[in-house]
Formats: sequence, structure tokens, C-alpha cells
Amino acid sequence: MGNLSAIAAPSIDSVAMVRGGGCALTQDIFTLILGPTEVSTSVTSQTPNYEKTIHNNAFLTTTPDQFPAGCVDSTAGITSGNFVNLGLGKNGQILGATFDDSAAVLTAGMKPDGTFTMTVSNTTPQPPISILSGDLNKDGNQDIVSINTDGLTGSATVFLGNADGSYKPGVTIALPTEQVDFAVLDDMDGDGNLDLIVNTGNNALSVFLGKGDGTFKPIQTVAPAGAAIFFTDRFISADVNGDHKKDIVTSEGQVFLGAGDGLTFTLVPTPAFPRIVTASNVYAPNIVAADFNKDGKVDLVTDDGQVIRTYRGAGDGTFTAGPAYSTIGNRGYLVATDLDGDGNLDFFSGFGSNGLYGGDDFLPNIAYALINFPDLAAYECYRDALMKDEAASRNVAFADRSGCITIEDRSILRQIR
Ligand SMILES: [Ca+2]
Ligand SMILES: [Ca+2]
Ligand SMILES: [Ca+2]
Ligand SMILES: [Ca+2]
Repeated sequence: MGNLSAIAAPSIDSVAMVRGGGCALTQDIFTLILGPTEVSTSVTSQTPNYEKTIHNNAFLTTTPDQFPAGCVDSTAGITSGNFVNLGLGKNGQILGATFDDSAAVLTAGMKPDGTFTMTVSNTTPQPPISILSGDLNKDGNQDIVSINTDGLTGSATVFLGNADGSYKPGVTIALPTEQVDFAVLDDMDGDGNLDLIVNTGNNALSVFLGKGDGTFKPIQTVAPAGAAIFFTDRFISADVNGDHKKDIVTSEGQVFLGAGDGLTFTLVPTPAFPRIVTASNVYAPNIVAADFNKDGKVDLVTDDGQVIRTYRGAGDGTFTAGPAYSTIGNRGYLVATDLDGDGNLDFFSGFGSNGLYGGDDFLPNIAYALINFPDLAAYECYRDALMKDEAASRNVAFADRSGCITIEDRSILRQIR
């Protein structure tokens, strides 16, 4: 069912695939040049129609370059992350946004000649921990929402996009806790307006129903019976049981079926998949929902930075484990899109949205910590205690946000006397 095509760049260069007219992909290998006011790129090589290359590399016998379902990647329902590609803006630039440890969302555009505009800092009250994109006010300009926390106060800030690639000053909404990390933008109540769902932990989600003008109704707390929601759980929204009402799936494998009002959810007793934590991603896995086997029922695919796992949907909110595939070691950001145009959904592991697909921020740098335990049982107790420790969770959240820990691995060593 699946074949992996790894896309690598020469050691000092970066690589990206960009969609053009007719959905075709161009592979760009480029070197980033950091100037005083601009980031420019020196393109080493360009390969047009790269969708044919990845198609052939995967030994597929289907016909590429058809794109029967088009090639628009919706950002609705996708977990927030530390980079968003906003696609081609009305100013003719490919717009992107990210953040660093300052209290700001950083935005920039790539001009048609491959040079970047100066990075603009869009101020937030606390440092962002993840960002999202969507057109909240339906003016055709992508807007940005940042989820912010300084460890004391949590908030969400909305930046409405202008046609020239700039953003209006942020409008901030208070969150009920500083323990925040992940959020989703989707139309949860089906009124045509994007809504904001924030995982605020304590077995609850905070829902802000959108008014369609970039503002939201007052916060509503959603705490379904039986929910086990920790604030570091990733989640997605999708209609997994085909009743046209948005549901929620968390990285713990919990499935919450929605009643269609964006506020009422029922836990499916059987989890979709077990919780999976890996060396390269302690918040694993990333999840996407799509009907990849074309039986009319939405399936789930997870990427934990080591393995891509498939779970076939039964159409009622339950899932059966399907094939799993080893993948490149990375953070496990996952995109479901038809890359080669043969009409079958493909999975891209890396940063990808709105027609731009590149590698993520995963880089191997190594530090060692040696921790001594009297026996393996004591080690298991330590692991249990660590998972529940608030300070440890904050440290992990910081490491994830700052990227200071890119890989974590454990080996059991025996003492020799
Ligand atoms: Ca907008
Ligand atoms: Ca809505
Ligand atoms: Ca549903
Ligand atoms: Ca299916």
C-alpha cells in the first residue's frame, strides 16, 4: 500500500517542494543567506515536475499528474505547530510564519525571485508556544492565531492578514490556564465560521466559537465524560463517523464524537490507538484523518517521528490497526495530500501546508544524562512520576518550543564492579 520516497538535500543546503500551476511540484535545493535586513536564497538546483520523480521513486504503477481531487491543502482541523506556510498571498509572495523565544510571531514572505522580505515581529503578550492559520474573517487573506504562555499566563492572539502580506496588530483572548500547547482551527458547529479549540488540559478543551469576522464568542469549557486530556496532548478535528459533525481525536488515541454544536462530545469507549512516545517526539504522535483506502470511511494515520502507523476507520469512531511504515527520524509532522496526482492520498512527513513542503526543524545534537536506579522497577516508578510531574512537563514543553532538545534516547546500562 505504501512506499517511502525520502527527499534529501546536499549537506549545507535546504530542500523544499513548491506547488505551481496545475498542482505540479517543483523541487528547489537552495542555500539560505542571512543578510542584515533580508534573508535571501541562492537556488542550487530546480527540478520541475518533481511529482513524477517521487512517483517513480516509489515504484508506483498508477498514473501521475492527474490530480482528480485537486491539490488544495486545508489547514482546518490540523494541530498547531511551530511553523505555518500561509500559501500565496495577494501580494504575490509565499507567506510564512514562525516564532522564537521572544513574545512575537515572526512573519516573512518569499518573493517570486526567491528572496525573502524582512522578517516582521508581530507582538504577543507572552511568548508563542504554537501557531495556526486560517481565514477567520473570510477576506481571502490567511490569518494567524498564536497560542502563548510564559509559564504564568496563557493566551491566544489573533493576527488578521492584510492583502500586502502584513498583519493587523494582535487581538488577545485570555486562556484559563498557563498550561497550554496545542490548538486547532475548524468549523466545529457547522455555521461556516472557523472556531478555535485550545487544549487547556485538566481533562477539558476550551472552545471559542467564531463569529466569522476574526472575533470569537466567550469561552466555553468542554469536558466530556471519561476524557483524559493532558495539556501536552496533540489533537485534531475531523468527522470520523461520517455524520457531518466534527469530532476530535487526541494523541492519547481518545476519540470524541461531536453532536454538531462544537460543544457536546461523547467519548468512544475504545481508543483508536495506544499512546506512543518516541525519542524524537515526546508529544507523539502527530495525527491526520483521511480516507486513504477509499472505502468512504475516514481513517487515521499517525507519525511519531520514527514510524508512520495506519488505523482503518470502521465509520463509527472505532479503528483497526493497519500497516505501519518506518520513516525518517524527525518530529513527525504529517500531511495527507495527493503529491504525485494519481488520485491516491500520500503522506508527507515534515513541514507542509498550502503547497509548500519542506523538512522540519529536527537536527541531531547530543547530550548525555546518566540516571542511576536500584532496579528496573524503580526506573518504571520514576517514569510514571515524571509523566505526572508539572515542573517536568513545563521543562519538556520548553524544550519542545525552543527546540533545544531535538532527540532523546534511553539505554539501560548495567553497573560493572
Ligand atoms: Ca483573513
Ligand atoms: Ca463555527
Ligand atoms: Ca462526526
Ligand atoms: Ca477508509
